[in-house]
Amino acid sequence: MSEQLRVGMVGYAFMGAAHSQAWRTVNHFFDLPLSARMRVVSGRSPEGVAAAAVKLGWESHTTDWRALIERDDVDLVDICTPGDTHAEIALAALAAGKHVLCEKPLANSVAEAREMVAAAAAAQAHGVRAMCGFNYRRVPAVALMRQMVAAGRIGTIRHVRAVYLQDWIVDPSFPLVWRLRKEVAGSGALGDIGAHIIDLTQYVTGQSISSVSALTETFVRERPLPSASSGLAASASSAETGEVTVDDAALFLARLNGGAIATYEATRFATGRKNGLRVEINGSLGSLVFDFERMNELSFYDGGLPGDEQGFSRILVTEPTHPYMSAWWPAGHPIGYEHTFTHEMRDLIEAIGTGTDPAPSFSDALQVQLVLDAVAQSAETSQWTKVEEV
Ligand code: SOE
Repeated sequence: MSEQLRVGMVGYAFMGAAHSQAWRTVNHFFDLPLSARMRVVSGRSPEGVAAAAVKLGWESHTTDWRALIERDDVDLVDICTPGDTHAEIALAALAAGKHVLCEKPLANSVAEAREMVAAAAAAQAHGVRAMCGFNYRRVPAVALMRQMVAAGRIGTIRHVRAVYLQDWIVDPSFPLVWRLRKEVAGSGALGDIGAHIIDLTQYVTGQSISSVSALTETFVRERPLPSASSGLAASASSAETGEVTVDDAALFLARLNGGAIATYEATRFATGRKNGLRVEINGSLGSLVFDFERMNELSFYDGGLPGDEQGFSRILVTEPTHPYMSAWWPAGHPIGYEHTFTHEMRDLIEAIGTGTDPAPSFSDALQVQLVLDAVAQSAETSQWTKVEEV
């Protein structure tokens, strides 16, 4: 048995459950220098966290995240809470010398993200590692897309077209859950799902977004107050309503620093689209398309083929030679959403165990935060807005 990486996780809702399955699974499929041990989970409700510990497989539980950080038997703090608490928890964990994994978006503001980057840099001098959890980078087809772009298979990138479409708040009677409150979530569709396609396209192309022209919209401005549950499937409890203080949809044009031009659309009002993440990249020699609804595939147009052989081909990303896939099933067997988190933990454990920096770093996540900020600013001023490079 290899040396242990003892994990304390803060928060146990949707992301907490996703991370838990990954911590439970990762060492059973990947050969890694450290073995994850699920020491403790924390949450605000004593009954809720006790039940979550049993269901998700944690050895102990607490209602005090500060106590979790202080424990001698915790090496890494995994932050799965809403955005308004990321900075405070991450700063405390880094100050205590703990490695940190923080869910996306890194923070609710650029100022917070900058503080987190500075704290991560200071902690790194003592061998402490910090990573942000943009899980869609770890879809094997997305990792393959990046490899093919880097290998020049589609030539010089001209266009990037990215959408992330959901519809879970189309119904105006859907309650005012935390994701619809700016003081908790930071922003709406923009930071929640727009952040994913910003990170994903920057990762795949190797180019960062340098300027944006954006618009945002909030279609339903008042909603019933929610019941105690704050999940995506929460049901309204009262006739009392509250104000929606985030965007329902965010659209923007962008220039990338390698010369590509791009369009982005993030919305929770794409009726019928449940989790529609799609990215198309057109280059001088070919094109690549990823669609999360077909996450085990990558579409490739090779402009170098003779004219009568041209057309989009479908690469089934289920071969042991594809990124991450050799750890799973024999050739041809697909994987799912949860595996993206297992791959995230794989990469993080590998980095910690070998003393290297994991990616996306807090700096990479700050770059995403700077884009989110520029988009919000551009939507407000109706002006093209430059994005600072970290
Ligand atoms: C809700 O919009 C959500 O769960 C996001 O918060 C996740 O990051 C995304 O993967 C799915 O949708």
